[in-house]
Amino acid sequence: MGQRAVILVVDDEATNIEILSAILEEEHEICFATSGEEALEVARSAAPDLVLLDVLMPGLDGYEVCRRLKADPQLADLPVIFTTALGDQEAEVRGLELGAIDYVHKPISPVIVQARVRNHLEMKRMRDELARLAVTDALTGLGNRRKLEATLAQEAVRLSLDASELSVIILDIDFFKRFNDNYGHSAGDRCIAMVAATLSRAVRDTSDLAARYGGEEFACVLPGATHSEAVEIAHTIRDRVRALGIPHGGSEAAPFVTVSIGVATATCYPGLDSMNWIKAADAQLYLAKAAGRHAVFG
Ligand code: GH3
Ligand code: MG
Ligand code: MG
Ligand code: MG
Repeated sequence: MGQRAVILVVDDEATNIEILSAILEEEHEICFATSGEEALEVARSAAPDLVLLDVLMPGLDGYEVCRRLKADPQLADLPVIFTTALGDQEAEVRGLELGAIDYVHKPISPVIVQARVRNHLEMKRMRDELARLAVTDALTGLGNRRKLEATLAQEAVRLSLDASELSVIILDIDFFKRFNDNYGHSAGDRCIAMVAATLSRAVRDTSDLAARYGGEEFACVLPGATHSEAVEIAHTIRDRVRALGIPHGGSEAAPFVTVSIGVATATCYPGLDSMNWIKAADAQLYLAKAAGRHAVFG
C-alpha cells in the first residue's frame, strides 16, 4: 500500500464536511475549507490529491473555484468532484465542462462517494505515472530528450524575464562503438547507466537537469550557472567518469571509459532560441573530440 491520499473537502456547511470526512477518513487524509477563497488557499498549501467541491457557497461558488483551479498550471491536474443538491442536468454539465471529473448528488450515498473517490485517485495515480514515464529515459532513469527540450524552452522564457545566466553541458562517451564491439551491447548499456549515475550525482538535484540526449550522449542544463562554474562541473564529471575505472581496451584516450564535454553559456538576448544553446555546446564537444577526447571545451 502506498501513502494515504489527501482529500480536500469544500463545503460552506460544517455538517456536510463532517459527513464526508466520516465517510472518507478511514482510507484517506482529510483537509477541508468552508469557502471558495479558503479552498484555493488550502489547495495550494496542502497539495491535495483530489477535491470534493460544493457548488452553492456564498462568495466564490464551486464553479468559480473549479475555473480558477483549472487556470492555474500548478493545480490544473487536481481532480475535482462536485457535490451538490442541485438536481438538474444543466448544473451537472456545467461542472463537467469546467473540467470536473465527476459529480455526486446530495444527499450523498456513502458507498458511492467512497467508490468514486477510490477510482479517481487510482486514475490520477496512473496519469501521474504516465506523465513521469513520458519524460524519463528507461535505461538510466535520467530525463529523456523530451524532458530536455521542455526544460530548455521553460528556461528560455525565464531568461527573457530576468537577466540571469544559464549553462548547458553536452557529454559524449569516447570510442563507444569500439566498447560495444569489444565487450558487448549489455556491457555497453551498463556503462551508459554508470556514466548517467555519475552525471546525476554531479549536478544539483533541485534546479539542474541531467538528461540522456541520445544513445551515449547526455546533456545537463544548469540554470544560474556562470560559464566558469559550468566548466568546473564539467571537469568534475570528466574526472569522476575516468575514476570509475571501467576498462576500455579500444580507447585511444585512456585504458578506461572516458567522456568528452562541451560547455556553452547563454544570457538573455532578443529572439533567443534554446536549441541554439545545444548547438553551441555541441560545437565545443566537437573541438574536445578533435583535441584527442577525455577533455572539456567551452
Ligand atoms: P567518439 O569518441 O567520436 O564519440 O566515438 P564513438 O564510437 O563513441 O561515436 P559514435 O557516435 O560513432 O558511436 C556511438 C555508439 O554508441 C554507436 C552505438 O552502437 C552506441 N550506442 C548508442 N546507443 C546505445 C545504447 O543504448 N546501448 C549501447 N550499448 N550502445 C549504444
Ligand atoms: Mg453549499
Ligand atoms: Mg555519440
Ligand atoms: Mg561517442
